[in-house]
Amino acid sequence: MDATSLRTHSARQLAVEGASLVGSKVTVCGWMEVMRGGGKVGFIQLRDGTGHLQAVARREDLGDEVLDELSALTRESTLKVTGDVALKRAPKVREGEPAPPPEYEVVASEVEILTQAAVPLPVGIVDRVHVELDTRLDHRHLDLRRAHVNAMFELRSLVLRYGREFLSEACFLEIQTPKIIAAAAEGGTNLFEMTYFNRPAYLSQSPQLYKQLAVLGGLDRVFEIGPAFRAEHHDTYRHLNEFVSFDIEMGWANAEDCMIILEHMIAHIWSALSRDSQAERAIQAINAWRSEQDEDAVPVMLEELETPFPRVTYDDAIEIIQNAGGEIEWGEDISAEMADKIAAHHPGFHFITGWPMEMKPFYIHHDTSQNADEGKRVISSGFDLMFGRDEMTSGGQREHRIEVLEDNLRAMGLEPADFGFYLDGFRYGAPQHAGWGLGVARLLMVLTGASNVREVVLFPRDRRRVTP
Ligand code: AMO
Repeated sequence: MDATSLRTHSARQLAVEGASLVGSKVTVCGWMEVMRGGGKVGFIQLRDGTGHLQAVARREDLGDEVLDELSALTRESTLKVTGDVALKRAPKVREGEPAPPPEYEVVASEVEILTQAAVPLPVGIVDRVHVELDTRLDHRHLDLRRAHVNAMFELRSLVLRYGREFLSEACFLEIQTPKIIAAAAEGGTNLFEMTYFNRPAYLSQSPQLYKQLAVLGGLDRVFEIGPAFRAEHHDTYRHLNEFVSFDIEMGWANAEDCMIILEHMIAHIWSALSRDSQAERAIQAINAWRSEQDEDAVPVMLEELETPFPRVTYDDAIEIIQNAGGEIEWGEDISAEMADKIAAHHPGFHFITGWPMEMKPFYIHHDTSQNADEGKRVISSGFDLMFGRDEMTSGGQREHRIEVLEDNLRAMGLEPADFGFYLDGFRYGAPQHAGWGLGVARLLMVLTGASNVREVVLFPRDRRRVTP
């Protein structure tokens, strides 16, 4: 599978299938991390994006010219190496220690230098030098070559694969909604405006209105993984101006129904990752780097998650915070510091349910069953999924009663006429429905232990950054 017109095998294949390849001729390509020796024989450490391997360059096989050229070659230059696969000499192990698994190398009969890397490297690949995040992001293409950074994106891809797998098995259809839109789904203050031919339009803040229309239109269950744009002025470790939102919407359902889907999807992702050898290697690379940075760093673990996740009502959350000495009144938002106090009781994933209606968007359903007891307090069917101090997801049952929806819009200072295309979806028989939106990068922060959302986003967009 890994063969191309340039190579017959990848480093990954050599690691896995090496035993059956001993004695056969292969061609591999890669970046040269370093060459040790170089007198009679040089040991080239090659990396190709699937893994590492060693190529042995003997002066007697390759000649003086090639060996000298290789000795002078800059790190990260690219090579094409052809030669026979051989069992690598096993490193010495101390008595009582288990022998490491066998490794294989390529004894070169031909080496071609494909490209020469410039010096100096703005970001060291194998050096242990600390580089600031901003410099790393300026040179993300190099940063990505580092094992633990590469590992983050392997995990990101696997998280999406297992998320998709879970939802597809639960009969959700994958959809794509427009990213050029005319009406704000998540409030009018954080929209990126653009000119769409001769009229104003915006970049989509979330697929909210369209995923609902898909369900109102008769698609029973839908999901989308796509970009969302928010012109927010936040400059924090967890906010970006472009992020990938993982959304679902389901018909004939309430908030609890879609919370069950969410917790089971996350538990499925964790459990599938814990059985996936690529994920295991990625986690090892991340842990190796974490412990190098800080020997007391807690290793990232892939454990089976227990479901259901705890459900904490907003009322209880306020009580927990107040009891822990936090100053908060009913009706106020829960800040990160306050969320810490709740997380002290619920250290893993936990839901906060039953938020005041005024804190939730217009499309969220009023939980009329609770309002009777609460007097003037208007409770919504909206929930958030939290981990520690960070919100992973928000969602809820949607308001499907068109008159209530129109009232909500007006109450929130919005003009129903601007939402005509959306409101029309409710005129001709609207099912109860519910859904959520999950910040992919925030979930990856939990999984990888990253302390900044930018670590797990390939080319982040924030207030200061639109390149690379
Ligand atoms: P909300 O606005 O809470 O809800 O967004 C859903 C999730 O998206 C992530 N998120 C962000 N991630 C990085 N940078 C940002 N600026 C950012 N803003 C949000 C968070 C958040 O929990 N339409 C609703 C969802 C729904 O009800 O279905 C919505 O967009 O992880």
